[in-house]
Amino acid sequence: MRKETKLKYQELGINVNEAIKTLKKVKISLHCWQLDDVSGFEGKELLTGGIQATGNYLGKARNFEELTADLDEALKYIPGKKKINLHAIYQSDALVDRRDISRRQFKRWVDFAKERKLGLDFNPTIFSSSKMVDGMSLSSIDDSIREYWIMHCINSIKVSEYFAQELKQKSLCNIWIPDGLKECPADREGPRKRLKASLDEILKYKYNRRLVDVAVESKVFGIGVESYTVGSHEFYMNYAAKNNILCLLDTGHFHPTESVADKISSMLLFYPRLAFHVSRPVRWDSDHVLKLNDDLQDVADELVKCHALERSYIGLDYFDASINRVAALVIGARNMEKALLKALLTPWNQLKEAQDKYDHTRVLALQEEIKTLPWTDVWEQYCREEGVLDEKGWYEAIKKYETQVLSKRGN
Ligand code: RNT
Ligand code: ZN
Repeated sequence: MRKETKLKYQELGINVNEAIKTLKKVKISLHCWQLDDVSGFEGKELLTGGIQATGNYLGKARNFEELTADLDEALKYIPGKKKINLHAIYQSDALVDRRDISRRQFKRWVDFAKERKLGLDFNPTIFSSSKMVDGMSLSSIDDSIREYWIMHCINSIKVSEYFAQELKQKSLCNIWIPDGLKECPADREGPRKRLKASLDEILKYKYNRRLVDVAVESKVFGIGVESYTVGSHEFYMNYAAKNNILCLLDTGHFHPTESVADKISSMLLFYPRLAFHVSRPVRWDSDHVLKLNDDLQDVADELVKCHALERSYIGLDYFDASINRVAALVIGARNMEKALLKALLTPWNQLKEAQDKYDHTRVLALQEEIKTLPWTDVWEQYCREEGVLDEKGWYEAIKKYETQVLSKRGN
């Protein structure tokens, strides 16, 4: 790293080595589903639930072996601590009906994670299923449908407990359902009452809270369910607060002019921990690959200035099938890391002080000054220390992997 870089930051009271040290400890949960367009290993159901992966770039992973090979490739180019985020449709062993999953179905994932010193997070898969009627699951009018998904969720929490026990670190079990309606509902309250009752049933299972955090993820709308989402933000934020679980914020699940970053400081006052799916919304889609844009930076800034890194689960959530999928995972993850590094290289104390002294001119001037500081020099140092290639390097390496591995898959 150049001497001037260190000095420039020092002048603002920032120690670049401390920033790197802090960043090295932050865990990012990499979503396995970017590598196969949310297909999973069950091999029968199409992707439904108002989400869509568009494109048919070559080399989609088709099974456990291919997916883990792609993950290994991606892991080489992502600095920092990592977890892998799994969905119930990625059973690695002894495939069973989704409702009946247990630790037995995820043994090879645990071995994979152990060997690489990774953590594992988990999600029940409540979409792409013939067990949903009229797009409804935990809020269905049909008792047997609700019971099916309640069992699936309880078993998913047990899988998370298994992950945490084996890997000696907490596991997040996040529940997202697509339930909603295309047109303006006749009854908004009924489905929400049923969803509430279903969640109450799930939480009757007394999971080990030292091992697992359970979260519920809201959404504003999905494709085909544009008018009403049962699990709205207000619904889940209230439910989570009252029931001592977490309310996961997916950064792609809000109205376009709403700032997700702005919610963080409020929620931190009422929740022990926060959980995120970091994503990028573009018009109707909530799942584009992360760019290093202002929205992402705002989220990273809040997490750092509110000292919330240790209290947050940071997971990624996007799926692009139109570009090299391994590169997509790497680009998004590196952007998350870059945003966090930039946030760690910001003189929050000085900024706060200026605000508290009513010196808003200083705040604005400093905020703008920060934008041109040489953070990329620190980023390169961080990558070197982590043994990870720079921008040009990883791109060329993944192109090679594309020629040697992905293009041979014949899909
Ligand atoms: C969908 C939600 C959900 C999924 C994944 C696959 O809008 O964001 O989290 O993307 O669970
Ligand atoms: Zn999500």
